[in-house]
This record gives sequence, structure tokens and C-alpha cells, in this order.
Amino acid sequence: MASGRRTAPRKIDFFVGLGLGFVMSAALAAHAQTADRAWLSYARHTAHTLYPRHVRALGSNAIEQSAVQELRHNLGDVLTEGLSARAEGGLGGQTIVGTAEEVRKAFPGVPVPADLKPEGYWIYGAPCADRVNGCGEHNLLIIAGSDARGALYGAFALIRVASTIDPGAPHEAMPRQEHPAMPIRWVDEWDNANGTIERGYGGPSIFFEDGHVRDDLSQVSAYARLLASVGINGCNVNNVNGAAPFLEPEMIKGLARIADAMRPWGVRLALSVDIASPQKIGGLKTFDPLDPQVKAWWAAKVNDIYAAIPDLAGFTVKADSEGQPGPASYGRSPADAANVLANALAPQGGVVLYRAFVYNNHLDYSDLKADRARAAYDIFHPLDGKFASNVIVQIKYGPIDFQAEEPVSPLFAGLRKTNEAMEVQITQEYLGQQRHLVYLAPLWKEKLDFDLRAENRSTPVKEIIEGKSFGRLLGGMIGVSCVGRDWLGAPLAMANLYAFGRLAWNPDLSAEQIAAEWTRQTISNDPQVVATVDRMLMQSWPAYVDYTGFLGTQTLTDITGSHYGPNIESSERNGWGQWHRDDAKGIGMDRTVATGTGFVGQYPPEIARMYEPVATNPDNLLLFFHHVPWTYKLHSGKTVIQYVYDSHYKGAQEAAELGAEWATLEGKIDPALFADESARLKYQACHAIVWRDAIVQYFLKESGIADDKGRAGHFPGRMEAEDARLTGFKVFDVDPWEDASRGKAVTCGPVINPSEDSYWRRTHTLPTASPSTCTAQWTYSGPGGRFNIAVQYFDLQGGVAQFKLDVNGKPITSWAADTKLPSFWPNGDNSTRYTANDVFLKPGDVLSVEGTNNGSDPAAFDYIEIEPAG
Ligand code: GCV
Repeated sequence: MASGRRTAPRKIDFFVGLGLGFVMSAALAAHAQTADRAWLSYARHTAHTLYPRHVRALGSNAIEQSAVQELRHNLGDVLTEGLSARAEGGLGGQTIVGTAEEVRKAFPGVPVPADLKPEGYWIYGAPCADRVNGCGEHNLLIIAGSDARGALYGAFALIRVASTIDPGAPHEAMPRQEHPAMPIRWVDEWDNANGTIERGYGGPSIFFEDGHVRDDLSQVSAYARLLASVGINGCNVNNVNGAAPFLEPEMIKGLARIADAMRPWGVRLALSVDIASPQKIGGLKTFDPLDPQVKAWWAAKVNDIYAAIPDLAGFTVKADSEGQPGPASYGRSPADAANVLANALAPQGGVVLYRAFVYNNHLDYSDLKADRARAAYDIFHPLDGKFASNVIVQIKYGPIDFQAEEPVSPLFAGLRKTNEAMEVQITQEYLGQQRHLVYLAPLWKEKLDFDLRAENRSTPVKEIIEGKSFGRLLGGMIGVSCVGRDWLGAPLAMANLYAFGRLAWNPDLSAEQIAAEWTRQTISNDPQVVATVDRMLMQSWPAYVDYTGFLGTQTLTDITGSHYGPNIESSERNGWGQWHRDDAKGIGMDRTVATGTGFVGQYPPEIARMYEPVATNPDNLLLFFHHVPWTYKLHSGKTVIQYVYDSHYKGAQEAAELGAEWATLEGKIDPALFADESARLKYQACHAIVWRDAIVQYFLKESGIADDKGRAGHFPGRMEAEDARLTGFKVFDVDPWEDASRGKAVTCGPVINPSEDSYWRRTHTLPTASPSTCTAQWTYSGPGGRFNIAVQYFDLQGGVAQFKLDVNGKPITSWAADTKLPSFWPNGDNSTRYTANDVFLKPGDVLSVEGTNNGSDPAAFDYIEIEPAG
């Protein structure tokens, strides 16, 4: 497949001036957000009718039929939603879908461009003589694709414009001719055959259950339709870990059904393969890639697969990484392994996506030169030019692992004779796991636009992966999506799936532009709604960075457990190499050439010159590259430790503001979506406080340096559970300590502690106690008035504890701890809060929290906090 830039978007004017009599207000969305329709919920759209209603395809292939079906579906939904008869009458004429070749044959007079690139499209409109009474804007509208997929993408582009035009505003023109910037535009799923999904947060697999492919694949078709609508052309359906069983003959039959379900939408199936398969399932004694029997095994296996799936897109490989076997076992290189697969796939047109995520996870923390960030470049740079032409090296955007903030991987500039793809994560493994709103397009854009200055010239990452910078024919973007039966598990997280597709199609689009497109199609076209949602989306990633990691330390989450809540020490003193090396004096990894690990030297000289001296290193990555004292002054003049305090208070505030902004949409959007997202944002604001307090109290203790603004370590209005008069509740040490206020909490049942040789680790069963009710009491001594009272508690799985809040023995409120949050012991993963609003208090009042344990949820809680109401 050829690569190359899109032709400069040429504007067409055939939408301009279209009668606004066709506009149907979509300010009030009529339907609840449903999983199966996501942003293709056409009934919600403004009905700018951009094409004549009689739609037909010139060819008979399934992809062109999908384009026709989609255009009719769009009009059908719009018409059913009450478009006026006059508008309907204005939709005469014909809309034609076909390949360029078919169009030339059927309409010799139509000037189909000769330079249509693969998967590109061109849209042509012949003006209508009697626009009002006859045929609307055109009596002939042609969507010509360079191939069938291009025609489908043209149809979706037309629908997208129809759906996103601002009602009442002058129409935006749309590009008449486009093609994708890069040929590889895949999503990767990390689904296991048993139906679970590694790092998936949207329910069980849509592809697999109980060890085989599901009987009902209707959601797979629905997914392929969503993917096609944003130009995604490949979907790898199985986990890169433990992939061997997917090459068993029975499984291949099932996989062929998945391929059938996706094919009408132009989405090709791809598979993760285990490099040890010849041994694991093939009965060979070896999986040495250079062994002739191994080569023959792969060639035969590939033939079997193509017999069942003739258009398989290719294989993805994770090898010599995190316990997955690889060529290193035989002293062979990634190129040796990749090329064996590539040679087997080449005759069938398949490709190999070989992941550069290869590193040693048993590094020595005491070795100041050891550095996981170096691994991909150290291993792959020497192999440049040794990979077959149908191999693409798949590189995570940063040198560590999908962190909220890390620099661009230097490997992008380190391979010039090798095809490259950038891997991003749509599923929010380290970024709030879809419980937090984090719109990722700005993060991806930062990486795509980063100019690595290879050969002292402009080489932005996007142009490298397009193949443009170094003249490569293949390249692309891979988005690890991990959708489940509830898609991404949160309606607004779908903006990330949408944004991934749009950026892989055109990385020059701005994050704001994509946010606006998505909002208009998914939520509402009302300008105030669009402006509010887009502002929220754009604020969400910076806010998340502010309340989690800082200045390039990475996320500071629990990296050996859930990857969700705060656990600062989990990154340190182990072999995983996600270190930030903090101590009483300072923090940061010295990765300089002069005194550190030398990682900086992997960048092209102009970039290395920026990162090497601490004085020119950008603040947001300072601690990724340098170890500095707590009192080191940033470019802003602020010390590092003061930045830690300020950014976390700011981040928690920003998270609270997301909820406040959403609240302004009440009555303007679908009520079910409004209520659902309101609850999510409320939770996010509370969890941002957990993050803030964990980071702030940990580094206050570590550095011993007070907060200039007096906030760190002081919580006016907070009453600790361990200071209460306790009946039944027992005080315990929370692990990690920073996840609870002052490190302690109380519990009404047994709790396990992950850092000891715990009950859980030994037995993998959870402790339960017979139900009991415990009480904690405080006497209020503040001023009288109306207050909001927040109870910070740990909502554990395996039971539903009950809580009650009383004042002077009078019930104020009660609630059930029934949210499903990660991990089985009380920590920052499951610390959450319930707030009783507008409670009258006077000095001497007795506040009481009652907890009743249930199953393995011990009704543990941390503190109550009293804040003025209103
Ligand atoms: C599929 C991270 C994740 C793993 C994932 C791995 C990878 O380490 O935590 O779940 O494994 O990346 O990208 O291979």
C-alpha cells in the first residue's frame, strides 16, 4: 500500500447556501445514549440534507453496499425524526457510490481525478436546476473512491459534515478530495479467549467467551461500522500476551467468522501471535526463528489461516517482553523473528507489526546507569535496515509505557530504513480507567506534532509514521482500544476512540476540532453545549496530570497492582524501571549523557541539546531527565516542592470544575446521559482529592519542606476516624500509607494488607466476618450553620457495606457501598466519598458514622469533612 500526504484539502462550495429550511433542531437530544450507536446516532443530527435521497452503488461488493446502507440509514433516521415534507421533496436526484473506475465507466463526462490515492475519495455534485421544487442542492452527487473502502469513507465524510454543521451558522465547506495520511490504521484489542480483556474497562469481550469465538457477533459488526466511520481499516482482536491458542484450527474457524462480520465495513482482521507457537501448539522441539522446521511451520500455518481468512491484515508480536517468549532465547534478534513471519505473510499481502516494547523487567535499582527508557532504542536501532519490507516496528509514544506525561520515544528518529507505527492507548490504563474523564487527543497530538529534528531537519513524529520523513512505504497508528460489551464503559470516553481514528486519518486535525465534531454527533449541535463539552474535554488531560504525577515523574499510580489509584513507592526499588528516585533531598531520574543513564543521547543532537542541560529542559519533563533538589527552581521561579503542592491543589480544583461545567447542561441534553456523567464527574472530583492528598502528604513528609500556602498537612474541617470515640471499629494502617489521611483509617471487619505475606496472596480468597455494626462519634466544636458533611470511606468488592450518618442520634442519611472499584484491600483505588448536603450543625452536636460490614467489604472509613454549604 502506498503512503503519502493527503492532497491539500480543497474546499468545495456545494454545501454553501443550502436552505436552512432543512435544519432540524437537535439541541434537545431525543434518545438516550445507547452503546450500539455511539456517535452514529443519526436521529440526533441536524438534518442538513447534503445528498439526494435515491442512493445506489455502481458495484455489488459488500463495502459499497455498506456505504449505500449508511447513507440511506442517515437520511432515514433524519426523515423519521420529522423533517418537513418540503425538505423531503427537495431530496430528489441521485446519490451514486462507486470506485473511480466504475464511475468513469458509468459517467464518462464526470472528471474523476487521476491522482486518487489508496483509500481516498472524491465527491462530485452536479447542481440542480430547480433546487426548491426539484432535487435540493444537486440532482447528481457522486462519491468516487479510489477503491471500495475509499467510497465508504467518502460516504461517512459526507454524513459527518451533514451532522456537524452548526444550525443557523454559515456552513463550513468540506474537503472534496481526501485520502488517509497513513496506510496502517488499526485498533488492537487485548481480549483473551475466556472473554476477559486485559486493561479493558467496558465489560466482557465482544469477540470471545469460554475459550471460543462468540456465536452472536452482531456487536462485532456494530464495532466495525464505528471503526469504518472514522477510517480505521484493521482490528487485531486478541491479546498480545498468551496468544498461542489463537492459532489452533478450531479457533481459526471462529476467527474467520469475526473477519466476515467486519469485512463489509472494510475492517481487516489481524492477530497477535506468540513467537513460541511452533513449540507450544505445533509440537516442535524449538521455536528458534532460524530453524528450517520453524520457518516451514509458520509458512504452513499462514497458508491455513489465509485459506479461512483470505484478507487477513497480518500479525502483531510481543516477544521478549514481560514474560512473553522471544528470539532472545536462541540468541536471535527481533529482526530474525519478524522476518520469518514476514516472509510467510508476504505472498498473501500480510504485514507484521513487531512491537518495540521489549525491555528487561528485572533491572537493578541500585545501578544508577540502569534505565528502562533506553531499552527500545538500544535493541532496535542497531537493527535498522534489517527488517523485511512488510514489517512495521510498532513503537509506544513514549519510552516507558503509556504514561500521562513522558517524552516522545527517541526510537522514532532512530529507525530510518524501517517502517514505523506509533502505538497509543485508547483504553485509559494509567489515565483513570474510564472512571475519570480524560480526553486523550491533546496528549496524542503533542506526540504527533513533536519535531525530532532527525538529520537536523524537520521530522515531526506524524511525518515519520506517515512514511514521509524517511521515504517508507508503510507506517501508521495503532490504538489499543480494549472495547467490551459496554464499549469503553463510559459515554464520554468514546471521544477517544473517535479521536484516534480521526488522527490516524489526518494527524494535522486539531484536538479541539475533533472534540467539536464528536460532541456534535454524539451529544448535541447546540452551540452552548458544544462549547461546554469541548472545553471540558480539552481541560481534562491537563487536570489529570495536575492531580496525579508531576514534572515528568510519570503517573505515580500503583504500577505493580491496579494502575489506578496513587501508590508512590510502587514505582521504586523493583525491577520494573518506572523509577523516579525520590528521597529527602530531591527527586528525578538523571538520564543525561554527562552524569546519568545516557538516555538523552538517543535523541537527535538538536533535541539532546535541549534535554541535556537542566537549564533548558522543559519543566513538564524535568524529572524524567534530571535529578534535582526539592528546592530547585523551575522556569516559573517556583521550587519543585511548591509546584507539587500547587499543581495538586489546582488539579483537584480543575476536576471539580468539570462537574460544575457539566451541571450547566441540565435540560439541554439527553437526561440519562446528563445524570450518568454527573455521577461520574462527582466521583472523579472526589478521587482527585484522594490523589491530591496522597501526593501532597507523601512529599511533605519526604522533603520536610512546608507548603508556602499552608495547605499541605492541614485540613480544616476534617475529623479523622481514628480520633473518634469508636465502638466496634478498629484502627488500622492503610497500605500505602499516603492513601489515607495521616495513614490511618478504621474498619468494622478484617482487612488484608498487600505488603505483608497476606491472606490474599496465600489463599486468593477474601476474609469475611459475621455481620456487625460499628460506630464512630465526634463532638462538633465549630461555629453553628449549614454544612456539607463528606464521609471518606473505602468501597471494597465482595460485599456491600452499609453506612449511616447521624447528628445527635437523628438519621441524616444512609447509603450502600456498592460501587465496583479496583483492589481488595482499603487503599487509594477504592477510597471514595459520600456527601450529605446542607446539614445544620451547632457546637456540642454529636456526629456519628455507623458502618455495617458485609461479605468481604468491612465498612472501613478514613475521615469526615465538614465544609460550609453553598
Ligand atoms: C498487554 C503494559 C500493560 C500490560 C500490557 C503491556 C503491553 O505493561 O500493563 O497489561 O500487556 O503494557 O503493552 O504489552
